[in-house]
Amino acid sequence: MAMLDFEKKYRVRGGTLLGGDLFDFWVGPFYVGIFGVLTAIFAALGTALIIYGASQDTFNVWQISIAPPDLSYGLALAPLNEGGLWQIITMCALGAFITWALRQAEISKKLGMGYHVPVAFGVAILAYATLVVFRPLLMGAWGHGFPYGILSHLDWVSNVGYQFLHFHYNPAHMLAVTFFFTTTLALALHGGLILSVTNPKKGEAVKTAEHENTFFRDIIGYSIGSLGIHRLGLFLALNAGFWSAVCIIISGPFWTRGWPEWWTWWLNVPIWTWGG
Ligand code: UQ1
Repeated sequence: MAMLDFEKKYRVRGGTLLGGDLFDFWVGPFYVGIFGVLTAIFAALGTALIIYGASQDTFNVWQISIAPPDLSYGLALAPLNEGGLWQIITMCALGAFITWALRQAEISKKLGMGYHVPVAFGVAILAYATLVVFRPLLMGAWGHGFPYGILSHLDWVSNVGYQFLHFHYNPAHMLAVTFFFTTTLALALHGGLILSVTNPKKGEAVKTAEHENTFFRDIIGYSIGSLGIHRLGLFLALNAGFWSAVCIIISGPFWTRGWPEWWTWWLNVPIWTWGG
């Protein structure tokens, strides 16, 4: 199999980002690496702490919630049972996410590939860090982070939304939602197009990129191309995450009133009063 030749060439030591030969080996299909070990440690510790936190309260999966400290603790460390657990779990989560991104970067480097995957993953990490680190820092209390629980985090989103009366009037939220929907549209078109061309009925020939291009030229007069659609997909998805982070970081630190009120600038544009 071609894959085996490929692996012989690339499954060799060297080209790590950190630690030289330390952990530079595979276990079964998995590359280990120093970042693999670190991810496993952070993830195991974080998970154990969530289970410990639950054991103090409930093991009902819907009701488990690890809450951040009360606002009165500000940016200080809190006792374990009063939000300290949330603070350590947050550090474990960020540690696991960041070392996972570095593991992606290390594998990309060993393979001589681009760093698109770790950069994309980094935008998701940025969105999470915005919620539990950057915004709480700007607001002056870790208590502004969201609780780690299935229902409790939904309540948090709802409550923060209503604090701004109607979150859908947040212009960055509008952009984020639009990018999320456009991402699904692009992926549905792309997935549908590729399957329709490369997965024909039994006995029929697989078609090529020319058919893909022609389909879109015939229907809308334009084809973005087989490389271009992936550039567009990455652009749309990264923007969805980025504007999500923007929409929440501006809510509180930079705008404290209801979001509908933000739009008064539009009503105050002088074109409405010109000539009279
Ligand atoms: C497209 O034009 C294209 O190029 C051939 C693809 O590549 C395989 C696609 O997957 C899609 C969805 C399109 C259509 C997209 C636009 C923006 C015209």
